[in-house]
Amino acid sequence: MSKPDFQIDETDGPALTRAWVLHPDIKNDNSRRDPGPALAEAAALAEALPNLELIGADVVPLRAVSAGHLFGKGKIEEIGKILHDEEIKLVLVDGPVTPVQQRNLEKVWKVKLLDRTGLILEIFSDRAATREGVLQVEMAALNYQRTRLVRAWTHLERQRGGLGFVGGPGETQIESDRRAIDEQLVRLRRQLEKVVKTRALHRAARAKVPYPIVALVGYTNAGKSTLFNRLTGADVLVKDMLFATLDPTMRSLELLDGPEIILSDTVGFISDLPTELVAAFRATLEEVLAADIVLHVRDISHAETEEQARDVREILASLGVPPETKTFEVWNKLDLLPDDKAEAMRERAVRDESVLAISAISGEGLEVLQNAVAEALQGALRTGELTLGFADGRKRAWLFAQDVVVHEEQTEEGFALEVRWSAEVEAAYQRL
Ligand SMILES: Nc1nc2c(ncn2[C@@H]2O[C@H](COP(=O)(O)OP(=O)(O)OP(=O)(O)O)[C@@H](O)[C@H]2O)c(=O)[nH]1
Ligand SMILES: [Mg+2]
Repeated sequence: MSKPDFQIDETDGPALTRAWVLHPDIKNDNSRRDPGPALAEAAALAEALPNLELIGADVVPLRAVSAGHLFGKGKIEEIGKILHDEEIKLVLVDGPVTPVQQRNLEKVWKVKLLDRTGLILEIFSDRAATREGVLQVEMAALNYQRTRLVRAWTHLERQRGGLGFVGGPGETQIESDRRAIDEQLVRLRRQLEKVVKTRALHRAARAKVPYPIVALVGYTNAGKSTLFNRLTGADVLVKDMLFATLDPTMRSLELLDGPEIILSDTVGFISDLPTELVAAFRATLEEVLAADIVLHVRDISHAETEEQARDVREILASLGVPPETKTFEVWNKLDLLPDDKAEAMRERAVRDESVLAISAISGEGLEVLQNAVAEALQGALRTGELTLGFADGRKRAWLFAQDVVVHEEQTEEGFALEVRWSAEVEAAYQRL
């Protein structure tokens, strides 16, 4: 049993809820994480909630999950005793907990219980500052509740042994709860659409000034906001806290010897990000989807940096970021590595043009980063001149359909065109 160190001023402010974190380490679970770092992350998540005092955190080894209670009888008693002695009021279980398990455990332990998704939703709802953020989190929370109603309902069904043809007493209540949630979801979606439309208008206005968009993405706490501030001179909140940033921020800046760009800072990702939240934040992440360049910021000093990177790549793919989007891996926090390891990273970065080794704090590597982005942007779109005969109508139509023609003049033999296109489009054209 470990007691994480933290300081909370108990003399003022609202009373703090005494909380305990449990990380179930389930044998034979193929998505199982290394329990040490997983517990540390769960504790950090808990500490990201305000008004909460983290008293302790434990890994609970499990051979199998109990459908009704998650943990086995002996474990429940053992943990219950600790919770009682420590006067714990809130238990955070780092993993999925079914509504039935939640109800049962809350009853035996006489505590309030949140699972990982519930905890992340709480943090997000605490952080949401813009109208859009608030709406998105509300929708995510409702969707989460809704799935839990469904699950509770299936459970009732199973208890009764019914097939669902005849409406039972539980069913009516749950059906009407579900309808109420659905109605509220429709309302929220409408409001959100309005907000998003306004933002789309702003984006359209920006598109007239054709600055390329460079999006910072990455695991929470990787250093995205630190890098954003460093490059733009902005003052976005930087904190050693999970999910410090929720709402997207954008700033324009001029790259060293390069073009003007728009840099966007976004919400961080985390392993097992609730699907409800990924869906809800799709709108927020539109800048990422539309980005010309994605900078995947990594905390290279973190013990689980590889796992984090893999999760981020998966989430980006599931969000629908086009795979051809030029992406750099930005290996941040170089200053935290021992000298020999930092040197090895620098060498890797020199060899691999898609890797940039930096420290957003010391400023190391930021010049190279800006040059690499500027170069990639130049490479991203280049100008070409083509002459087409009158018989090449199909090619000409294709070029217009790709929206790459910037100028066209009719000549005696046909057309002289000036195009601005990417290497990919050019290659596709050559294959026509
Ligand atoms: N030593 C060191 N610390 C860094 C570096 N970059 C960021 N940090 C620290 O890492 C912590 C998280 O930084 P943020 O910039 O808030 O991270 P983020 O990726 O924006 O995190 P979220 O907004 O929570 O997703 C802060 O304590 C920063 O001071 C770096 O290059 N070196
Ligand atoms: Mg941030």
